[in-house]
Amino acid sequence: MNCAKTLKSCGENFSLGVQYLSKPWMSRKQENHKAMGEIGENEEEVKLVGAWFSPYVHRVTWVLKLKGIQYEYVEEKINSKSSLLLDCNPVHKKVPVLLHHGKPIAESLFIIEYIDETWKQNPILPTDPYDRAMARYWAPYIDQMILEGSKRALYVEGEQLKKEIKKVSEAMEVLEGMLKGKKYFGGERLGFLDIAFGWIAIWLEAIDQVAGVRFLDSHKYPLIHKWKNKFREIDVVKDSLFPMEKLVCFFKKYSQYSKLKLSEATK
Ligand SMILES: N[C@@H](CCC(=O)N[C@@H](CS)C(=O)NCC(=O)O)C(=O)O
Repeated sequence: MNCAKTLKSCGENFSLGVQYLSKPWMSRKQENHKAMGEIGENEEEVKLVGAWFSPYVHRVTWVLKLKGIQYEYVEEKINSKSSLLLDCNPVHKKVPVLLHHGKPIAESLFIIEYIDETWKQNPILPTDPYDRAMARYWAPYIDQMILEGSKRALYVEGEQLKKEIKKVSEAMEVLEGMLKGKKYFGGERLGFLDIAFGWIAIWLEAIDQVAGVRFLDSHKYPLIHKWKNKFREIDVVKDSLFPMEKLVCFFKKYSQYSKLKLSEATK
């Protein structure tokens, strides 16, 4: 996602990242973990480089918070990337990047796996090898089909828009099927896929508003609708939630900028 120009015009929102993503969060249960030495002292050496509007960044913060890991949050200016980001993620130059003891890890889903393997409390990935393999299979598929597809719906038109809507809807049906007989994608408790798909409960609503589509149709996808409401009520999610109108503003600018770029490219 090239957010550079979009961010320039939504510039006042830069500060939001620090406000929403860096709030210290530790439940009583996690304070107990710390007292018992289950959460080590090394959490002070965890740094997250992110951007307030990024669903990829938020999924990492949810995991850090669920596990009660203390971290320093650094808001990145995507329109003028810092040398920290460029040094840490020289290939993709994207957020999030997690630094643990100064060692950088990029790509949100890999970061979550790293966190889960490093801090064992409140496990996120399924323990069963088959379920684990399936979780790893579905998470990037949904990123590609729904996250990237719905974002394209913000600026493509005509036949291409119809194609994107069809693709996203097909993937939404897959998700609806995955929730049959389950409370969460992770089963009885929140898991890796809930975290990976969590953006759907928040970002997709803003995309629907701006693109004038109904990807989140509660009649077509009643199970996703129920899950979405439950997901938004989770403490760590509520804790880092920003006002929806900020995201709508961001997507409006993103849509205008991307439409302009597309029309220039096809001239
Ligand atoms: N696959 C990556 C995607 C990360 C990503 O696309 N980040 C966007 C922000 S939402 C970014 O940093 N864009 C900067 C750019 O495209 O230059 C992940 O899961 O971490």
